[in-house]
Amino acid sequence: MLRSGCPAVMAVQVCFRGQRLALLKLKLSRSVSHSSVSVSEPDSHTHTHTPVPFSRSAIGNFFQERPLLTNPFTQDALLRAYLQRHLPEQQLQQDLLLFGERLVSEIEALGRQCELSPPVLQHYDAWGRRVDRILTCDAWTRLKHISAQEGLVAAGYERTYGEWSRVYQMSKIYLFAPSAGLYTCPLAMTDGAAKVIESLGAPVREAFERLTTRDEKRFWTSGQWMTERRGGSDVSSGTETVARRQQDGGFKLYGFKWFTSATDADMTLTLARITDRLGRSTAGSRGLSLFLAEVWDSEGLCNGIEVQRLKDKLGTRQVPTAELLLDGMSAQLLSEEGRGVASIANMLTITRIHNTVCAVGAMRRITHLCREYARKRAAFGKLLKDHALHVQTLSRLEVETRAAFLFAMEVCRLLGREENKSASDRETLLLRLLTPVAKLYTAKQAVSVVSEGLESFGGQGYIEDTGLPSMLRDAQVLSIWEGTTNVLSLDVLRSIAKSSGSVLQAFFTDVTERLLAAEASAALRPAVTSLNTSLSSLKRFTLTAAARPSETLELSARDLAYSLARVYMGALLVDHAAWENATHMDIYTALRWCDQDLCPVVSRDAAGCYDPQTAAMDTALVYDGLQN
Ligand code: MFK
Repeated sequence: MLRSGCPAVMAVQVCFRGQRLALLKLKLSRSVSHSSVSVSEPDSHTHTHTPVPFSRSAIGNFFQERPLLTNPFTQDALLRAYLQRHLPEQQLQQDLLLFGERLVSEIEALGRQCELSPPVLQHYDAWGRRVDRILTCDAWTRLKHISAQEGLVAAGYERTYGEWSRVYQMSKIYLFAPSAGLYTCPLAMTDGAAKVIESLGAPVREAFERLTTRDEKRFWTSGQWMTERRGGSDVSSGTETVARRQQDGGFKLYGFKWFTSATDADMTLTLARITDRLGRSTAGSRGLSLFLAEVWDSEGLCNGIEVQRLKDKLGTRQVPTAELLLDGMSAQLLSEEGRGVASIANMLTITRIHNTVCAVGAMRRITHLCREYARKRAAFGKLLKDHALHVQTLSRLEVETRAAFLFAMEVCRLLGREENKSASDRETLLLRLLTPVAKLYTAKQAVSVVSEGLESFGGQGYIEDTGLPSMLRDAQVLSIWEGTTNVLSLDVLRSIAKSSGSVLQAFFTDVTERLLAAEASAALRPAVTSLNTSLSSLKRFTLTAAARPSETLELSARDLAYSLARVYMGALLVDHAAWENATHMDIYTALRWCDQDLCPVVSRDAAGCYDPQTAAMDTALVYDGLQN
């Protein structure tokens, strides 16, 4: 029990007695802390010399060493092993090694500068002329040049490594992302625009060349302006922008784009409804067409656009995100009339894959920083790395990161094979199914892994100038842009329905083959058994699900997507661990991954979560107690 004269109790009393006694509180707390600090610290009451203001001794001698970033390529055991297995070309390894050096010596600082010098909008020039210029910092421009030089988009189209070209390109994006101050955002859209142009065979050769060049002076980035005030997800009914045909065959666009990311782009793809002579247009998806527009004219002025304002966002502060009034923006029709959504879907596939790769990049960066810090930070008499519970937490983050990495790379491999025209029907179906699954699952993982990673720095993880909080802010967008988790879960259902279940057949066959190939490994047996059991339950669920009413099917969509993700990631981990040069760590990762509920859709179904009455119960619970 505390006595009233003890310092802690007196401090509390001071709080209750008000401001006049605040000094007393300060004195008491000083006397408390002096009792525990080193004898070398001066005592202002007894010291014979004049104390030196702000001397080192006044703030103590200990400073925690910060975690250092070293070449992220050489530090990444799984990336290197994966490339060793599939893409061991010396030239490629050398390129990634040098790129890793450049990340540390140059790019990391540029990325940080972008965070600290966010873009600003200049509405008027000094003489009152409306200019609507988006001013970005020098580092942002430099990152554009570096992106071109390093071929961060170009590598996907040069196809130097044939069907593995996307794996090569995305390995660089994966390394680049956590250092690059979100320059990955314009790169994702640029890649997506190039893919749309290539897929449609559209006659816009110069644009395609500029989007895919390594020449920094010619390099263009593209925007993707889809979101309007009525709908970010529901694009088809939310798009109000109209396109008026001009006599020269071009179009003028009128509308309001509510979110446009990286608005400083050179060109953009956007959706609009073509009007007839009477100004009428077709509603819904069938009324939307896809357009290409250059954003700036030769004098740097907007092409029929007013930049209303820049968005004030939780994160991605490096990226200019604007509200735009299109007031006669000149544009060129890119798709067939009324095929806008289907045509821009190619862009969504690419940007969703970029999102996946960047999510894994964020996870990898935080896990590297955490393990580095754990070698330097001591608490309770030993380094964090010697506290078993701390290391268990980091090891769980590592398992998440490795599973996510293999998933991301597999989707990139499938994309590369499709583009190289070497994909089997099964691989094409898998690409369609796994793209939304990978995007939605890795985005959620990234938020959770980065958040847990920050916690391992204690209070420092919450301090801005460590650079750590921005990692969490920037991770949070990954599950929002390019389709939220639920919208993508519904896209998974769309892919199943549209293929009459063929995407699921492809999934089951692929996983079964991977598990069969790993069956010989005794060490992997618990993981393989667990995955086989989950796969069988998943098959049974999907067979019965087809006969359920669509509302109940929708209720299971997110859990189904999670189950597909966990089973597939398990199969990839097992597949990697069964490779002849795999390490014990690969086996351990696969076993740990399979510890969890791999098939939540089955366990939740058994718990009645998708029964007909649950939707009404969910609504009652959510609105319980709401007044009016
Ligand atoms: C680090 C990475 C950085 C990334 C940076 C990005 C920054 C940019 C930020 C943004 O722009 S965020 C905004 C992104 N917006 C979205 O992601 C939209 C989310 N909404 C959807 O995805 C909806 O599902 C969708 C708009 C596609 C639904 O539209 P509809 O019209 O209701 O779809 P519908 O009628 O089912 O399909 C129309 C056609 O598109 C069909 O083809 P067909 O006409 O041939 O039958 C579909 O098959 C096709 N389709 C739809 N989704 C598809 C697809 N095809 C292939 N893949 C898909 N995912």
